[in-house]
Amino acid sequence: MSAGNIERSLVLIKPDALKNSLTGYILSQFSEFHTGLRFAGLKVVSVNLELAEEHYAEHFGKFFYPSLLDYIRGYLHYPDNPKKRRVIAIVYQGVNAIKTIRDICGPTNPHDARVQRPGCIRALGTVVPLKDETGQYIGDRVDNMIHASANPADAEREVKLWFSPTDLPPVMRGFTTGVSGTYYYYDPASQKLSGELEPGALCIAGPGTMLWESDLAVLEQSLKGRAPDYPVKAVVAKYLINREGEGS
Ligand code: 3AN
Repeated sequence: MSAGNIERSLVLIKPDALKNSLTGYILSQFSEFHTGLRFAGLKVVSVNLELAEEHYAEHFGKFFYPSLLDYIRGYLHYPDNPKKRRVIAIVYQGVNAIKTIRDICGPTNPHDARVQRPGCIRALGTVVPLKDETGQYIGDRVDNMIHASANPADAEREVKLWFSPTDLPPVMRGFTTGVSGTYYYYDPASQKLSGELEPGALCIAGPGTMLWESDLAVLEQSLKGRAPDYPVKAVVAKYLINREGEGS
């Protein structure tokens, strides 16, 4: 067993799985006893818009994109109960973690999952027809219970999107970190990053805060007015998690 095969994968237990009380079942499917994988991080997340948009950025512009945001944010399964709108985000680590987890999840579409891999987690999902404003059928929404990273590049982007370095034990972080030398504030209303505290802004990092090195570069580039390597939203989204109502 070579250290080169050690991978991380982001798993999201989505609102439909929570609503159907399938969390325990899913966790046991991925247990170390069955898969050899270990928890590297885990948290309960009220999904903010920034996080949803960045997580599904590759699907921006597709007919199902708006419904994906509503789905992951819990609006579709808990329209009348905001307190229940959450997902469970997990980082698993281990040899061939990405393929191991994807095999247990099964195909993206639950109809395909039931035919091709009866018994997989997504075989328990549903497919819901979507209509436009005129009532015309425009395609299907796929409620498939669970997200799992598709490849190592996606896994790195997704782990960094949902988790800060200090959410993971030092030996399981896997990606390079850096230390902030200054304060960074973000105002979700104006979507503005600033070095100064302004009304409505939340502190993202201060001197001495450990960040992903790539995130730190994005913050530095943005504050200096340079084009960032990736959107500031993808850095700040995790620092906005569960902070609704905070701020002056
Ligand atoms: P997977 O989750 O298997 O990696 P992705 O990343 O292609 O699949 O898609 C992310 C999510 O977008 C899926 N879990 C599903 O909810 C939704 N989705 C993907 N493709 C379609 C499609 N053709 N029609 C409706 N929803 C889709």
